[in-house]
Parts: sequence; structure tokens; C-alpha cells
Amino acid sequence: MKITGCELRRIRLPLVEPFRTSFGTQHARELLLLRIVTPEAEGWGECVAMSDPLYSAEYLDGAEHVVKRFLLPRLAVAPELTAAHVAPLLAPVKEHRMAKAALEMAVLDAELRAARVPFARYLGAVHDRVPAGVSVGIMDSVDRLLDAVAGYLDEGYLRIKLKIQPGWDVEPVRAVREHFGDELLLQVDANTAYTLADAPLLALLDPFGLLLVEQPLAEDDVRGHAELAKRIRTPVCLDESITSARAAADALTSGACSIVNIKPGRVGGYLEARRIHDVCTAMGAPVWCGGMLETGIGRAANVALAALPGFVLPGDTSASARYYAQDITAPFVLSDGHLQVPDAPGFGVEIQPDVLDEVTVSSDWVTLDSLR
Ligand code: OSB
Ligand code: MG
Repeated sequence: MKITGCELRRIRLPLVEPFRTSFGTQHARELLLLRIVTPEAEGWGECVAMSDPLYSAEYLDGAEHVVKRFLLPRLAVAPELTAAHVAPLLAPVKEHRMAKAALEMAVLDAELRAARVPFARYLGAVHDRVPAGVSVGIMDSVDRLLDAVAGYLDEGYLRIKLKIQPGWDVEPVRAVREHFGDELLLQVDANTAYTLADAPLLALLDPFGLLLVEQPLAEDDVRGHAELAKRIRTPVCLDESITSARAAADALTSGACSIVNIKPGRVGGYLEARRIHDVCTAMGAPVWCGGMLETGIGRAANVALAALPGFVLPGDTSASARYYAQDITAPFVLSDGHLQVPDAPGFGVEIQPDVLDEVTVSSDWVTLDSLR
């Protein structure tokens, strides 16, 4: 494939309700979309970086800059380009995995559309629908949390994840467990809000039969997680720390975690995400698909990924309506607690141009010949 150009589009989608985590409160999702144009087809990529560098070091303005200044020029001069070439071509540029992932994604969509192959088939997916969990933000009171969880369970969600932080952990977990019963699939996510000194506090979660505790300690604290895992009964799952297949193998081998949250953006793309799935599955570790408040584009791709055989736990792959009143593609809807895996070529979803224009903040066009 030869890329003619790339559109970089910044959009802003209001969230249906504020989403509070241990690193901040979001009222809207700002995003960077990439549209790759080739003579054969077009492809869309979604960058999962957030406005501020609070979840990860990457952030939107930085991602847009690195795509234009360092990544697109490397693709422009490539003699041959398929999605599989993107990561090796961009490897000399350190880190910036979310920016790289967005580019790989756009190339992948274009390539698969040109070949008329659905992404799920390309990946080796084995399911035509995937079970949906939901990530529930920190609330002002336990009563409001119970209302929110009850609402999601009524809608059919099959697993609840509670965001926690010091001061909002044992009490909300106990309340949800007592109110909804032992059968509820329940897990928590701390987004690095604790230290190893909090091990006795985190052990207080042991009696509640949680599926896992996600990223309790700092991103680079592999040793701390391994030590913590010995001191608590709840299985430790890593999110922020897992930046590659090698990081996943290291974390599992050292006992830092026994479960992995796979987020393609965080690891540099869907091809590395699949390798993480393969490594974890080979090592006997369950994986599940995380989320970054994606639009329908990223959601479509995540749902296909989550249909691989090693994804044995429900993911944060919620319906579009959990996030947005109006998505830029046709919405993903919950049916019997599941989302359907798209089966059209590429990621299998179409952008609604009128909606896209409404939510666009800025747009830029880069002609690749100008970089050659
Ligand atoms: O830690 O999994 C996380 C959202 C933004 C950034 C980090 C995380 C999350 C979520 C929500 O938990 C996942 C989703 O529903 O998309
Ligand atoms: Mg997480």
C-alpha cells in the first residue's frame, strides 16, 4: 500500500455523566482520530491518549505532534507498507505507543478494507459476540454508587468494575457485595493510587471474593506488585504496567500479576495486543480487554480483539450509550449482556460524517508526498 495522506482530526464528545477515577474527573472525551488515505481504501485509527498525562505519560497534543513530526515521515519513506510493517518502521522512535497504535490502526483498517477482510477474521477471533462489563467511577456517596450499579445490572452488564482510591475502597466494595450478592462478578481498579505500605488495607478486600484488583501500585513497581500479590488473596491484574508482550511475560514470571488487562493503545497497537494475548495464554494467565472510553471505531476493534480465545473474562467493552449520547458510528448496543463482533471489512463500522463534523474541534491534512 502507498499512503497518499493522513487527516488528523481532534474531536470532543460529552460524556453522559462525569467519570471519576483516582487520577481525575472527566466530563468529556477529547480524542485524536487519524484517517489514512490510499488509492485502494481509507482507514480510521483512534488514539486513546487523554487530554492530560494523568493515566499515562502520553497526552493528546503530544500524540498529535509526534505523529506529524516523527511518525508519518517514517511511514512516508517506507518502500512497502502494511499494518505489520508499521511497528518495525516506527521502532526507532522511543515510547509514544498510543500515537503509534493509532497509526497502525488506520493502516490496518485501510489494508483490511482493500482486501475485504473483517478485522475479527484477520485476528483469529473465535466468538461472534463478547460479554460486556462496565467500569463504574468513584461517586459522591455509597447510595449513589448502589443506584448506578443497579442501573447497569438492569441493562444486563455481566461484570462490575469499581474504581477505587484511598478513602473509597473497602466501604463501597462491601456495600456492593452485600447489596447484590456473592454471584455478582466484581472487581476493582486503583489506577496506581496505593503503595506497598497499603498492603494491610488492600488485604481487607480479601473477604469480598473479587475477581481481581487492577493496578494497585505505580506503573513501574513490578517488585512491589509481586510482594503485594503474596500478601493479599485477591488476584492482582496489571493495566498501566503492561506496555508490551515482554512486559507481560516479565510481570507474570515475577509474580507481579496473574491476570492481564490488554489495551491495544497502551501497548503500541493491536498486533502487539495479540502477541500479549498469545504470551499470556501460553503462560496460563487469563486476559481481558480494557477500554479507554473509545468511540465506535476503537470499540469495534476492541470487541474483535476480545473475541480471541484467551479473553476469558468480560472486558470494559461497554455499550456506546454508557459513554455517549451520540457516537460517531452506529452505536454498539447491549444484547443479553453482550456486544456483537462486527463482521464487515476492516473494523466494520462506518463514521457518520454529519456527527463527526458536529464534534470536530480541529482538523489537519498531511500529504505524504510532502514528507518524501
Ligand atoms: O484504568 O481501565 C482504566 C478509562 C480511562 C482510562 C483508564 C481506564 C479507564 C476505565 C474505563 O476504567 C474503561 C472503559 O469503559 O472504556
Ligand atoms: Mg485500569
